[in-house]
Amino acid sequence: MKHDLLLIGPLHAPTLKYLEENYNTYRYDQAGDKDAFLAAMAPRITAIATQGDYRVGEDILGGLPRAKLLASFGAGYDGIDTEAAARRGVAVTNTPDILSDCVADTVFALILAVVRRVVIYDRYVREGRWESGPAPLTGKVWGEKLGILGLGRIGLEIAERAKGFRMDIAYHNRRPRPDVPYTYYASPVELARNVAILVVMTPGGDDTREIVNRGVIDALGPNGYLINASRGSTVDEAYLIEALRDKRLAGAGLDAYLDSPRVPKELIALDNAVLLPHVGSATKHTRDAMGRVLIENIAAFFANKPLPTPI
Ligand code: 8YV
Repeated sequence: MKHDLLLIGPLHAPTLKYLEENYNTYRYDQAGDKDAFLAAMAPRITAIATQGDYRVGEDILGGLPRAKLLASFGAGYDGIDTEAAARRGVAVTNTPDILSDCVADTVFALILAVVRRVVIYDRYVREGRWESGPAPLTGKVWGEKLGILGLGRIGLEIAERAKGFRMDIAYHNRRPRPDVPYTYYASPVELARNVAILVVMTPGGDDTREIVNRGVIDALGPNGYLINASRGSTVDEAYLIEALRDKRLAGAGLDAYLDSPRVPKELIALDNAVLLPHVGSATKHTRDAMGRVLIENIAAFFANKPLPTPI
């Protein structure tokens, strides 16, 4: 007998295929009349599969009173109203850890691309400008001061890679970590003031909204670089654009925006920014592994076993 599973939206294709083959799946995003859909689903749905950026709030959870599992694809879960879930006794799971290495690789791709102007240089060759003279010189990465704002599981992997570049590593968290040798700064501004490259790696949501504000961007200054592979909400995007345009910040490497997948045209016009389409974890290896963790959580739930990765 197949169990019933409600899907909030599409998922990584192989994961979706597996779920469709092994469960009776129902798609919330494809329902025309959401209220009628939830009313029809309410008696049978005990488990929901979603993705961290899909909005799941009181309206959906309230309409599915028998739901006890919300299994989410992705490490971040800022789309989920976790308080509503807790109030209703709905366990939430995510897919942490397995993506840390690929996201850290992406952060280094951004650091190198921005500081060493890889994208600009590529254009320089393609547009035939090299024949008219050598390309302009750039800043450097090795040995520079690297600040990690949000030293969690992904932040630690970024630090591991930074050691290979003999960088001087500092960080800010709400509290210093007792288990790392890196320099701690008590505020994001202090961290920004003391580093050349600042990587934002905090979760999204209200607690970190615009944690990179004017003060932090000004503290990084005209020789500083900002890398954001977390969520667009963590950065004052309008001020970042101004600072990049006026060269009050040397450059930015971004994998997250306020209104993804829409990217402000002012940002697109700037050649001191490298822009990625939210691909931090987007390797086949890692997305497949994330899908497996999602599936393991759903299987454990229906087998009445402990959930592998509750938040
Ligand atoms: C995913 C991410 O792209 O895990 C996260 O928090 O941002 C990325 O790995 C995202 O979850 C959507 O699949």
